[in-house]
Amino acid sequence: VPNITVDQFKGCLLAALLGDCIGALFEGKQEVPMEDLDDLFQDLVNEESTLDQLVPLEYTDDTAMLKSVAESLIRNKCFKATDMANMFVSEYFESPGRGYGQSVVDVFAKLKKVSDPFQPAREQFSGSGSYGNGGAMRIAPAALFAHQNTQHMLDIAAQATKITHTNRLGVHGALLQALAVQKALLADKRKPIDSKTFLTELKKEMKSIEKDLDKDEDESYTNKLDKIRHLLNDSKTSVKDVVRALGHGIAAHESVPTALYVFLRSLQPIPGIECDNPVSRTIQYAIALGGDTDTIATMAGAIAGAYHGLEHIDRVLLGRVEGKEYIEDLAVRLFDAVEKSGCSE
Ligand code: F2R
Ligand code: MG
Ligand code: MG
Ligand code: MG
Repeated sequence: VPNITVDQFKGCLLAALLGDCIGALFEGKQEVPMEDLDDLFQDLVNEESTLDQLVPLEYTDDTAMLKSVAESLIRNKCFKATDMANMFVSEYFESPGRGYGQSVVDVFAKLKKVSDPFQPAREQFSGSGSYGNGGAMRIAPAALFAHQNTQHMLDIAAQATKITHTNRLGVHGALLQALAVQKALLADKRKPIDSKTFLTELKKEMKSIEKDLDKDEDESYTNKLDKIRHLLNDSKTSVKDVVRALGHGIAAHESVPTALYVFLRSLQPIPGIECDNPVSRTIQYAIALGGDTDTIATMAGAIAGAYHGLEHIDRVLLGRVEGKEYIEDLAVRLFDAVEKSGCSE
C-alpha cells in the first residue's frame, strides 16, 4: 500500500481550485486561442505581473459545492445525506451568484421544504434526473476521504451525487471522476504513469458499474475510455479532434472523460503550452479545449493534483485565486478525517 501524503490531498484540492478560478474566465467560449491563453498563463505565473484588474480570480459553484462535500464528510466522519444537502443549500443561499447550473437551483429551493434529501433531485427533468456535470465537479473530496475502500468510495460518491443528480449519466460520470482521482492518488510515484494500464483498470471498474447497459451504447463511459486511448495513441490529435470525440459541454458524459484525457495527455509536453509544470499544463490544456472550461479544468486539476502533489502547485499562480488558504486547510482536515472515518449507525 503506497504512502499517501497530506501534500497529495492539498495538491488535489488546490489544483481543483486553480482549474475552477482560471477556467471560469473562459466558461462557455467555444474556442480559446492557444496563443492568447499561453500569454495569460505566462503573466499569471510571473510574480512581476500585477494583473490588478483580474485578480483575485473568484471561484464558482464547482468549488462552492466541493467545499460542502468536504466539510460534511469531515464533520460526520461519514456520509450523511441530510447534512450534505443542508450544506449545499446554505452555501447556495449565502452566495447564489457563483454561476450555478440553471436547473440545480430548483433543487436547492425544494430541499428547504422536504424531509427526503433525494426527492427534489429525482423530480428534475420530468423524472429523468439531471445529467449535468455538477455531481462530478465536486466529488474529489469523497474520493480522497474513502480512497482506501473502492466500494465504500463509490457508494459515497453515488449518494453525494444523487442529492442533486439522479440521471445515470450524471451519477456514473461522478463515479468515473472519483475512480480517476483515487487511481492518481494511489499511483506509484517512482515510475511514470502508463496511460494504457490506467485506462484498462478504469474500464474494468466502469464495465461493472455499467453492467446493465447495452454494449453498443455510444454514451457509455466504457466506450469513452476507448476513445481516450485512441486520442492518446495518435500523435496528431488536435483540440478539435478531442472536442469532436469527447465533447466539452456541461453534460457529465461530455466533460468527465474529457478531463481524464486532459490529465493523461498533460503528463507530456504539449505544443503551444510553454509552461513545464505538469499541474499548470493540465489546467491550461483543459481551458484550451473551450466549452465548460472551469469544470473540465477543475476535474482534470483534481486528478493531476492528487498525482503530482503540492510540490507541483505553482505558488505564484495560487497567489492569484480566492480561497487558497481555506482550501489548503480543508485538505489537512480531510486528511485527518480519513483515519477517524467510520459510521456509527
Ligand atoms: N452554469 C454554469 N455555467 C453557465 C453560466 C455561468 C456563467 N459564467 C455565469 O456567470 O452566468 N456552470 C455550472 O454549471 C455546471 C454544472 O451544472 P449542474 O450542477 O450539473 O446543474 P444542472 O442544472 O443540474 O445541469 C446543467 C444543465 O444541463 C442540462 N441538463 C442536465 N440534465 C438534463 C436532462 N435530463 N435533460 C435535458 N437537459 C439536461 C440543462 O441545460 C441543465 O441546466 C458546471 O459547468 C458549473 O460550472
Ligand atoms: Mg507566448
Ligand atoms: Mg462553475
Ligand atoms: Mg462549468
